[in-house]
Amino acid sequence: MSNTSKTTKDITFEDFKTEVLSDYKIALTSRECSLLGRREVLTGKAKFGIFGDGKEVPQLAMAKAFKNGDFRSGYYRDQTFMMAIGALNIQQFFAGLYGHTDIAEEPMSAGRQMGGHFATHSLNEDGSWKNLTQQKNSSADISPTAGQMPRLLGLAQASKIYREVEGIDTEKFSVNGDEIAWGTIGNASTSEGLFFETINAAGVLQVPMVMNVWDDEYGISVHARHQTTKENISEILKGFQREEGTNGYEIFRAKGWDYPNLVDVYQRAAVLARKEHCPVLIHVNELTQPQGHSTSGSHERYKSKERLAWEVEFDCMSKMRQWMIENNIFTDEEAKAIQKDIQKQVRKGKQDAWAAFVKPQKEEQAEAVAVLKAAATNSSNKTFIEKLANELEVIKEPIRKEILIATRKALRYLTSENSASKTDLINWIATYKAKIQPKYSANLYSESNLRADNINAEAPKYADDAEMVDARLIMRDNFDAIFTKYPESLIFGEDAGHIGDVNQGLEGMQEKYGELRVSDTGIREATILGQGIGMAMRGLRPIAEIQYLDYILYALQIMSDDLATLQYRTNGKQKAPLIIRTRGHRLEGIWHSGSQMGGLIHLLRGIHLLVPRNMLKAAGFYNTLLEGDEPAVVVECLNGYRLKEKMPSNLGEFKTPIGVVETLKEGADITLVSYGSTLRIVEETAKELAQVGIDAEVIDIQSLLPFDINHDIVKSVQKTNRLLVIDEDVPGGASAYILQEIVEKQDGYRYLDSKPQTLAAKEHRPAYGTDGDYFSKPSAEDIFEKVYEMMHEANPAKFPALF
Ligand SMILES: Cc1ncc(C[n+]2csc(CCOP(=O)(O)OP(=O)(O)O)c2C)c(N)n1
Ligand SMILES: [Mg+2]
Repeated sequence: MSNTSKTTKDITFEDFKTEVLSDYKIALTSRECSLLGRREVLTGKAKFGIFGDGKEVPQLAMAKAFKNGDFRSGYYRDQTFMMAIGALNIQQFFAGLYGHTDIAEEPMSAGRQMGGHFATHSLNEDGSWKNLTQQKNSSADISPTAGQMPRLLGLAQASKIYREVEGIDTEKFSVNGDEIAWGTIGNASTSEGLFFETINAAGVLQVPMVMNVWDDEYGISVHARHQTTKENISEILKGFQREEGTNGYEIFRAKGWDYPNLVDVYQRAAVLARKEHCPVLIHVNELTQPQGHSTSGSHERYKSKERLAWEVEFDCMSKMRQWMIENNIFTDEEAKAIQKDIQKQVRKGKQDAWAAFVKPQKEEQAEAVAVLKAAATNSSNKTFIEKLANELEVIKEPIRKEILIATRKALRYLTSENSASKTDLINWIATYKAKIQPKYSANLYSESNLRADNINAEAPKYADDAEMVDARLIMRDNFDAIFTKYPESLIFGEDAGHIGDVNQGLEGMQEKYGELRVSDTGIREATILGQGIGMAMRGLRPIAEIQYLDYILYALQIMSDDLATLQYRTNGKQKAPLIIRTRGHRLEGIWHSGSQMGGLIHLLRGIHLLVPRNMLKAAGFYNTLLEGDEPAVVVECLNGYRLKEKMPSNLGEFKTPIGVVETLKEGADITLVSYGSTLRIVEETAKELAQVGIDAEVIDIQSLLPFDINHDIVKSVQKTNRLLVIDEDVPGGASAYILQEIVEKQDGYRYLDSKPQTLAAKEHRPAYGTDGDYFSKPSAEDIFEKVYEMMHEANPAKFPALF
């Protein structure tokens, strides 16, 4: 099923009729799926449904203008479009509704996302890129309204980069930058800041983005009068219209039920975007929701009788049907026959999807019942175990939870028995869990051979006369090497271009590599991130710069909801190996001393979080990440650019390993663990501690996510038997995570002779005044006294009390 368009010129009426009929059938299939889908939820087979009914016709028009290589970034109403480009069939639609965990059956997310969240596959089995120019692409949807917008900007910008930057291998990603990024959004979601931020940025960047607003006047129950000034998004965006000598948009408005006009508008819009790289806004209004917003709730509660009657009359499917009859494309009778046939196909697809969903679970149930019955045979608790087996056996359509509840509970009746069948049961549960758990947990991080922890370290090399330089020069010269080595790499951010970033780590790079590769952006962190996500999804290697870590919060929602979940929510079928460069940790004031690492650790699982202590280590992380295929945040030390470091000779080549700690000072008495700017203070303090006879071991964590994959810290604790985590985040922030990793995951508790402790910052952010840092973040004296106190407690004779 696909409606790839012929050109409209010179076609016969028969050709025209065939094309329209084919379109109509796709739309009707989609409608029947919506109707039956709702019933599946109401009868309990599926949990929740949100469908594309009422939005079918404009999506046909969009699909006809959508070409191979193009990308969609949209939302949950687009099932008709996905069907029209051949990326979704009836059975797959229902597999999505049921949450089938097999990617072959449910290609959108393998059951990880609710139905209505669409995606195509950009990657081969081994995680390598497919040729995206030979397929129609959809970036994977997310649920937060307007969350698709920032990424859309990057998907569009990639075409500009591919067209205008020389030397990039475009083979799998672009043909002359002719690809359009198509966005879809509901009218109410245009109220989100992300929508306006993206619209403005695309107007500035002049990228081939066609933004479609599906306007049905409502956002769930809330009418447009509460959503949009003048209740009309294209009206208020008029100022974006491009004029002679200005940049800007082409803006179209079209009625959502007017098939021939929509087809025409979309063809015109596509030419503008594709050829001229001009962003386009298409405001499609007069759309409806035949079944209300979703399966939870009914729109009769909040729409007037008049509105409901209007929605029946202007339902785009009946309007299209009417137009087809008026234009002799089919008769009323033929239309009815088509509908009957499609209803049959949809019912069949639904049944097949359900059968495929239930089948493996039925097989697993049979296996489980057999091992349970065998385990019951010789048990003194036979009746109880048999009861579990029988209760499991009678479930007609079991889910996996029920299978595991029965088998795991049975073990409780066997604790004091030993038998071969008990061992079989234990083994069966273990094997079953090992087989099933990945269906729910795999691919949070890359599982390809390019995953970050698979890239080997490479030591920096130094010439005999290597100079000690301002550390920012290591950063700058390493970026220079990177831009030469990777033509597909580019960096952008506030002040990153012309002046070469606020700390001069990109000095001269724009002159050398051009404004497209080293760029200034507007002040708009969320869409800086989105630019990066979209471009990374199309094979480029963007480095998105967030000027200060403190301001990453503006981008955090997109990082957390979109970037961090991408590999997971597509079960490894899409990736965005975006590098996020930022600078932070202790400097001065509430918004230039941020180290909200606990927050990031918790919200960014799925992205690596790297906290180098100096510029050499940071540059080494960039070199490592560019060899891999995963997203990461690198937090450079804001107070480290002017410190002196030795300039290495193998720029662009030396690599800091990811997930590996580094022992900076060996010691026998206590293990001090820290990272980033605070580490320098820890190192200094270790010298002072030595003067009073305390031999501290100092370890640099370097990488918070992933954390110490070789479990080296526990080896240190085994030796020192004491542990102090020093961190400049709030108490219970990153330090709590670090402690859990060491004490619980690495079994550090076994080797401790003193209570494991954390020394964190105060609960407030640091004050600006000269002493703000001292009274807000852990100081050398705080560290000294804390360590001393721990040693005093262990050996008061040797270390008499300080106070
Ligand atoms: C950030 C966020 N807030 C709230 C929701 C809940 N929600 C889901 S859809 C929706 C209404 C969207 O309306 P509109 O954009 O007009 O799209 P429509 O469903 O009408 O096509 C809301 C509030 C959400 N998904 N994300
Ligand atoms: Mg709406």
